[in-house]
Amino acid sequence: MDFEFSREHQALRRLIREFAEEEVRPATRQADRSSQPSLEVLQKAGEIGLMGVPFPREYGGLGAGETGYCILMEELGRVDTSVASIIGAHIGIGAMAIYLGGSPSLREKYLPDLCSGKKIAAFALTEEQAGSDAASIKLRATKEGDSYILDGSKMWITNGPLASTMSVLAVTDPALGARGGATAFVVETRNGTGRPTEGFSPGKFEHKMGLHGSPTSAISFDNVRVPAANVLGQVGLGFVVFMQTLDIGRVSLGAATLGGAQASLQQILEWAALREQFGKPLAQAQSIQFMVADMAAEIEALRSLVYRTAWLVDNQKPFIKEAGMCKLLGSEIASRCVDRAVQVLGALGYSRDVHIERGFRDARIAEIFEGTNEIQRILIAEQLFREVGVKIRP
Ligand code: COS
Repeated sequence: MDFEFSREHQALRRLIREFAEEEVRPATRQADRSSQPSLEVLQKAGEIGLMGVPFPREYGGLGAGETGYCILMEELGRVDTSVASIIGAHIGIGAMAIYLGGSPSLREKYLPDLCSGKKIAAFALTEEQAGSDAASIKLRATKEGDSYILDGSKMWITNGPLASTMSVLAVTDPALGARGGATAFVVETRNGTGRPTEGFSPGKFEHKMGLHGSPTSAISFDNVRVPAANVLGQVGLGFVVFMQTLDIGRVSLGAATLGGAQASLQQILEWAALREQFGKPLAQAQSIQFMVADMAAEIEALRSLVYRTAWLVDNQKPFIKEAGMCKLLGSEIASRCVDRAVQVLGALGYSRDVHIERGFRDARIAEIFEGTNEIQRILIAEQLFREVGVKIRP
């Protein structure tokens, strides 16, 4: 057993931390206030290779695997959850579906521009009636010659307003439903000049509680023609490609929440050392000591879980149960930690001038997106019972 990161992963962490401190942090407040991400930050991330961290070098990635990708998400989550969300949707689910389901030629065609950040990816699954119940999607793909025609809409798409390459799940055989009748496609949604391709429109922009720097929108397809060669995986088996992609995404989401939780703890430690009440620093109050000790213990447990799960992924071992745990535990720990940070900072923690308030608004969504925590509990329980030979769902 070896708990050390490799020299390459340590160097990668240094590179990302420097990028997060020098490029991401200064742009954070403006992005939050204006609900506009900094495109310069994303461009710079692409220039230094951060938009393709896990993917093999042959596709333009850094070849740093899931472990490297979790380091990226942890470091970004520590500084700006919105940037973590944009890059997470781009790498961890948008491009990942192409990597997992794409033929060698689709990978070669799409991944290099995604890894360099020239293009941004999104992952289009959710619809009005298909949230937790992902199999209820209705977006239709009809075969016509060598193409499919996409008709319908998706909603709550992270990077919807930014992306030009989308992994989209659509129904190709309504009689079979999503299980056997859904197909995944890679769809070019903007042309070279950035204009939406014919029939595609990035729909209503969502005004969210948090993650203001990460744009989310509905998207709609009105007779959008997609080459049949753009099918990810096999026709009719797209649901599996999407579920496998979400499994991987949940590990790195756990890493982003780890970064967020760590930032909350750091904020409390720094503040409690400085702030005096009743003639002594808050750090000398046992209530604060108990709080930071509990937080640090939870964060350390989460860190072990996240990086062990990344190791399972990188070593091609089963990881579905652990991925659900990363997402479930991480989102709840991060929410608890930032809630405590607001409490310790008091009125200052409630002020929009201090970034913990943004962290508080940003944290909540991690308990909801990429599969609600209720769904994660079901998936974990399902795996646990499967291990003792019991099937709990039909
Ligand atoms: N890996 C591989 N295959 C999987 C899989 C996974 N993680 N999860 C499901 N499948 C397969 C199943 O094996 C099944 O195949 P067969 O019919 O050949 O047996 C098929 O996919 C259907 O799976 P299942 O029966 O589990 O589908 P359900 O509709 O009952 O529910 C859940 C699936 C609840 C797991 C799914 O809807 C889900 O993950 N919901 C959350 C969606 C989500 O995360 N949304 C976030 C928005 S995108 S950021």
